Amino acid sequence: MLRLPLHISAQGLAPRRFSGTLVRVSMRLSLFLVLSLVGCSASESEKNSRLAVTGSPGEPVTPIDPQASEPTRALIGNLHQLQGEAFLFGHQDSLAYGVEWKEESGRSDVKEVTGDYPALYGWDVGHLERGDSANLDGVDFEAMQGWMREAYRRGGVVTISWHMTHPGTGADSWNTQTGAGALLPGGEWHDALKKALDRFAGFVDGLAVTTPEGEVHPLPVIFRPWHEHNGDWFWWGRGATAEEDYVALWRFTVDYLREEKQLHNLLYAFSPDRSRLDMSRFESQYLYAYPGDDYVDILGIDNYWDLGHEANEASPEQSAEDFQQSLTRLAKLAADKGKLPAMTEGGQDTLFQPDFFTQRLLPGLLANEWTRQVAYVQVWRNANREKEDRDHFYVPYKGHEAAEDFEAFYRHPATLFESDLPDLYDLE
Ligand code: BMA
Repeated sequence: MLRLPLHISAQGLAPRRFSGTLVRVSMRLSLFLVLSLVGCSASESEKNSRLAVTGSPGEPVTPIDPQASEPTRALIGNLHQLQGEAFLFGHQDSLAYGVEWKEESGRSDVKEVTGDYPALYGWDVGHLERGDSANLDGVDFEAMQGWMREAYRRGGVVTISWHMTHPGTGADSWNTQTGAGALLPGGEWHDALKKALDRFAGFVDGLAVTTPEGEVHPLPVIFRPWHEHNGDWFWWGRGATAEEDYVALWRFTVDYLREEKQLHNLLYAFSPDRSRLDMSRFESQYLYAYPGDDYVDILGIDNYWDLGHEANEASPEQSAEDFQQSLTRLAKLAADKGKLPAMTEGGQDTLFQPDFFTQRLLPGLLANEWTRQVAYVQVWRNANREKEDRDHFYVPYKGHEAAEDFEAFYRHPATLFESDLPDLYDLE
């Protein structure tokens, strides 16, 4: 085991669990750089020691909502503080089911392989708009709220996407016959959109938690509506919906939830899909239908494309280069705008590459000072094999051939899982 020259202040190491405050150490950046170079040989204790944070890189980042709640403000501020040091690892539906189990309290495929929960939990509220009791993948909404509260109490972060059926036609997200035009103010189905957003607001109101001081507040949520809109596979996407209609849809969503429904616990993530971003024109393509800096907190990217997507014919070398380029360009754009960059969704379906996590995902994230600005990385869900009768998973389950590599990824200093987190909801 390699010993590293650590520069720890008198305050010592950050504790494994929900620490209360961000512990500060000196030499934060140099520590991270040193640790980045040693790849996966860092031990558990070395991993812990790099959790401490010092200083604030650049300007403080504040939510677009001037009335954002204190914990929401703290979340974005603290994610910003961690930039350049480490990124949060997230997993969709992690607590609801795994490849070989479902509805068993306390389980998560991430935990079964690494011993720890993810730092960030993705959930999808598709079918909430229909008034259903479960989402499009069969996850019960009340149980989902419970898992969100549980994760928050342990110090984790919650993010929500929405594969919404068309509020006017009732067609699923992937039906591109009818776009978003008639959902906008003045449109035939505008009330149906409002009703869907009302249901969402009700769901978010149900996320109230009581603090140890007895205060009740809704837990902060990174909301990622209308994702992958630069692709042509969703009804709100390119083709079915005109660019200006998408911008109007996004802005209406934010304004309505913030002003009309008075939700002040949301951070908004914008997330184009990498497969439709031409590297030679990355910035202009990324900003297709961008709703504006006043409407976005997080500049995300959904990236399956560079990580082993079956339709991508690029060589492994080219894909690796494209992956790091996409993150570099994203992070530069985010820095210009004073926003946080994140890989909001992605991964390699079925993990056919057993060393995917340390040899493909991690090298891209650690490639340079820009890629290291990425605040979090979320991989998609581990579908239950029996229920869905197929293999569709993004983290290894116990016994899978990629499990060992995922453990090494877990131990790497740059990856934050739940028990690695400092208190993200308290701003010093
Ligand atoms: C997709 C797939 C689908 C699922 C949808 C929403 O990428 O995982 O099976 O229904 O996400 O979670």
